[in-house]
Amino acid sequence: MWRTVLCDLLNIEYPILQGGMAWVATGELAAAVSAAGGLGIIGAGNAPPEAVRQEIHKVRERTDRPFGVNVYYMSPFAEDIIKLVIEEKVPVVTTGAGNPGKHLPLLKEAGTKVIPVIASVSLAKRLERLGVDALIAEGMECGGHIGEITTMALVPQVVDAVKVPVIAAGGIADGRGLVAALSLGAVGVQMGTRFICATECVAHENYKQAILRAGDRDTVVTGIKGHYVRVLRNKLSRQFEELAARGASWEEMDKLGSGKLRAAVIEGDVEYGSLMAGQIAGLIQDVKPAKEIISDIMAEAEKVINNLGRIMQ
Ligand code: TUI
Repeated sequence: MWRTVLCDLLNIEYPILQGGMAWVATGELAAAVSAAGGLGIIGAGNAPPEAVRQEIHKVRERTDRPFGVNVYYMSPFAEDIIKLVIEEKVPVVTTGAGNPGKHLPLLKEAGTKVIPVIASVSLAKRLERLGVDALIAEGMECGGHIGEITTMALVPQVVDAVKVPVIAAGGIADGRGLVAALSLGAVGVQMGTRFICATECVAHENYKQAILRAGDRDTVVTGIKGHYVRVLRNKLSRQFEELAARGASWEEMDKLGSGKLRAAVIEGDVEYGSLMAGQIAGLIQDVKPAKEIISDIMAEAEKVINNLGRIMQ
């Protein structure tokens, strides 16, 4: 089986990371992905440090393999989560919605690999100078908070702008997507939506079924400039659209969004919950174990590469 420099950097078997989605990416999912040879990542979201510590322990009870924690920089607990991951010697930290620059020296000293999620070349360059180990270039096909550039356009521009390894995210859910990412110069992929439909994912069955039902045009981008969020279309997304049409402020939008991700993931409220999902939702047809998701992708990628080799002759 083939490997990339990402496998050596993170000491994993396959160049596949699981997105650290708030509420969705618990210790159960992260452990399953890591045990299967990818990198499982706990989504700290807005959770307090003691809750995240429990998820870290869940992973360690289930596997000895490396795993990560995603630090969401808008969380009121972001600083405490950084302290926690240092104390717990978490092998990998990914970061989102903010600049981890000021924490880099401490994390590096603790031996933690730091891989920020970025959606622009300028931030990629700034973070490379500060000494990050790799970068996740996340295109706007992804679910949740999104940037403004597609994966196809963002990844090669980031690859050309930095020397550190680049991981592609956004719009990837199968072996074709993995090979496409490698073609753009990435060393691996991060997938979120695909892993929501993993058997081990604790997200409510209604959420998983909504992704399975989704077609290519069933996600919408809600919010206002700088605060765009991609979700599956439902009654809540229509309420957001009405607010935007009235020129509502970010504060009003934030108020409408409060607690809605939890409602979707935990309560299975598919009407008024925030069903964050990427545009690739339409490709996902089954719920299966993380191990199968990963092995199917690797097998398909190998076929695609061989096929491309034949085309070129
Ligand atoms: O963070 C994401 N995606 C997300 S966050 C989220 S919502 C949520 N809700 C409740 C609890 C926790 C989370 C849904 N989806 N993606 C990573 C990402 N980060 N993409 C882009 C960025 C980003 C943006 C600005 C990274 C850095 C940044 O820095 C600004 C600056 O210059 O400091």
